[in-house]
Amino acid sequence: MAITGEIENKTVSYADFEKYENEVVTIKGTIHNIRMMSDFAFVIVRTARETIQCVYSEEFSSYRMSEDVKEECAAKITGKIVAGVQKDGSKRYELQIHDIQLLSHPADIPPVVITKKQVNCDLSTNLDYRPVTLRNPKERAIFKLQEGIARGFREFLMKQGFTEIRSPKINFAGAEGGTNVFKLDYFGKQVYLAQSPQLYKQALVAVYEKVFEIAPVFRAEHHDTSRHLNEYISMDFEMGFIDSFEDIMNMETGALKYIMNLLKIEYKNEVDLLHIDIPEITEIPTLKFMEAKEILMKKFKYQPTDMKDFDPEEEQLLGKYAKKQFNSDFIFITHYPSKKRPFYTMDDPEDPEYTLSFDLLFRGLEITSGGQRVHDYNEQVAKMQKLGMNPEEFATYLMLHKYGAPPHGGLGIGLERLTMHLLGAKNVREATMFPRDINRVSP
Ligand code: AMO
Repeated sequence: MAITGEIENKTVSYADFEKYENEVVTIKGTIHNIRMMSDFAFVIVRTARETIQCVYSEEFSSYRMSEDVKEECAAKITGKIVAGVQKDGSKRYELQIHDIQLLSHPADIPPVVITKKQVNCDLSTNLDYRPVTLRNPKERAIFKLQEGIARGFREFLMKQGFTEIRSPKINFAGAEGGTNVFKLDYFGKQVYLAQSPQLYKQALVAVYEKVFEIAPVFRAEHHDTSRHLNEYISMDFEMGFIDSFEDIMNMETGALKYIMNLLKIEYKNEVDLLHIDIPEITEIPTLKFMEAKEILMKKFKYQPTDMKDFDPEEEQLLGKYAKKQFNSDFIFITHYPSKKRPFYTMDDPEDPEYTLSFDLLFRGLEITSGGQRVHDYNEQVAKMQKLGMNPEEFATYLMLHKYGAPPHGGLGIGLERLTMHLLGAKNVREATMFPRDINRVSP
């Protein structure tokens, strides 16, 4: 074979079946399921993104299926495409098998049944056998959909002139502070796994003006909850020359609209298979933090225990409020208390007890944090000192401020959390391909 880089399409996919009706073609895929009937058999073949129904019968050809043809064999199947009519009148194509050439033979049968509509085992078993359970069409559709979310985020931001960056994950400081940072021995020195690309994305605003990153981040969460992972994918962006932190919320709203539209069009297979209810976004309502607390107390008679943040139940109630009051699946909560936001957050000049920051709730779950950042050197140093931090330890970070930075801000979206609530899943692990949590580091 001449290695020219010209890619030739060697197989036919289901999308081509209409074009090749009544012709003999060859498909490549994995034998997903064999269902023996009295005088014929259905052989369901799993290809990259679809399953194709093939029919074996001694009537069609002289080919005789051997006992070696088993589920999970990789195979090349040749046959004639024929059309049948479904109940709704639409055509459904199948392949009448003329020949099966086996390309591999599994050594054992799958440990979990993956041929049913759903993988019917508990989540922990499902995760234990991930390399196998992900073969189930519904399971794999989740992560195809997740690809669509990340792709939409990337495509939208590139169209807006953002530059994609890749920041280091082994760092001298954790970035977000707090206790949930993984420590690492780095040739005898203590370093940390990145909790977020925060400090780097800010540095790069002074270089590229608008930047984004989609990458893993690490949080040493010691608790086992349905919404926390120890490694997750953070979709971050940071933009310079903003007029206000609302520019960031507006950019996120644009990105979400683009993502949802992309899912509807290019991920229709997965959206239908998973029965996803794609949110309609026209505009996203906003509430100030203290307004939200008042609504919780007055409308929902909820007595908050923490006046500086929301607990999961409060987020759920605010999700309900957004739906009822504004018919919106999303709601921005702005102006979080200064005491609860990280050192890089800009305080509201009108009321420095609060910040120019926001969270975005999606169907009652926080999926984003963001805000405007301090860009003035003296202001940032003073804020660090007020919080008991030593600015000298952040000399690299402070180069941004010391040598001049535009007004800027940004956000981070938890990809698995967004996927989780699109799916209507109860546990973030269902939306994580290979989750890392306090009890799990494999497979
Ligand atoms: P924050 O720490 O709030 O902000 O994280 C941003 C978003 O990331 C998701 N997230 C998580 N997802 C799964 N497991 C976790 N343990 C976890 N922790 C957070 C959530 C959350 O809203 N640097 C700031 C962002 C910024 O201001 O630009 C940050 O990381 O969806």
